[in-house]
Amino acid sequence: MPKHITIEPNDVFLVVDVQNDFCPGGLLPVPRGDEVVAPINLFARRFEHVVLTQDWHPPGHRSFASSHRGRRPYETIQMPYGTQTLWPDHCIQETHGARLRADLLVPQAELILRKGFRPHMDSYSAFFENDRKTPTGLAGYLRERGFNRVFLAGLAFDYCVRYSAEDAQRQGLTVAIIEDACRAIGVAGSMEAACRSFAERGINIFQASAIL
Ligand code: VGL
Ligand code: ZN
Repeated sequence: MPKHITIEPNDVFLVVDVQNDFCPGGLLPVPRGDEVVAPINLFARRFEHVVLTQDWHPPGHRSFASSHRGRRPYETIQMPYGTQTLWPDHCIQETHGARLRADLLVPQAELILRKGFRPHMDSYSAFFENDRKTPTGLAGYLRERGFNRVFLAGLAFDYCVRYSAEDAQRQGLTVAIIEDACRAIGVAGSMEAACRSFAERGINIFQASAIL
């Protein structure tokens, strides 16, 4: 992709997990996570098509440290599907923390995709759960709707935005991450790992100002 790009009618804006629990005061706060709301609101106005994602866990979800005796948040464990970081309880279905931020104003959003609802498996990506095999249905939705380019923003840059972007690219979609409309959690080199992966895969990172 060139340095500057123009939004086209067939582009979709994927807004990842802009929820109370990922903002300061929430249960899994992303530092300055609340700062993504204003740029996302502005940027979204330029899209005909917007999809929102919502992390949506049942109580006692296996990604919660509290579900594993003697384990603490941010440790990793082996799950049947691979290594899993353990999190504080967060985004529990129907709680205030799981709600999308009340100041997220994207009235035209046409789909809210919930993920992480299977009790025994986490789902960072909006496309596949953490076993990397179980689809959420989003790829089919985007394909059927004829969207071929995805712009991503939201929380967290180094987890759900990262894995969603990588899977979008694997699905054959053209991907652009709007960096200044994301914030990162930053545990155990996650930020460096995300940046390295984007560079290796040729996933394009833009500032909102570079999108004309
Ligand atoms: C996320 C950790 C756990 C995210 C969700 O939205 O990035 N991170 N659940
Ligand atoms: Zn989660």
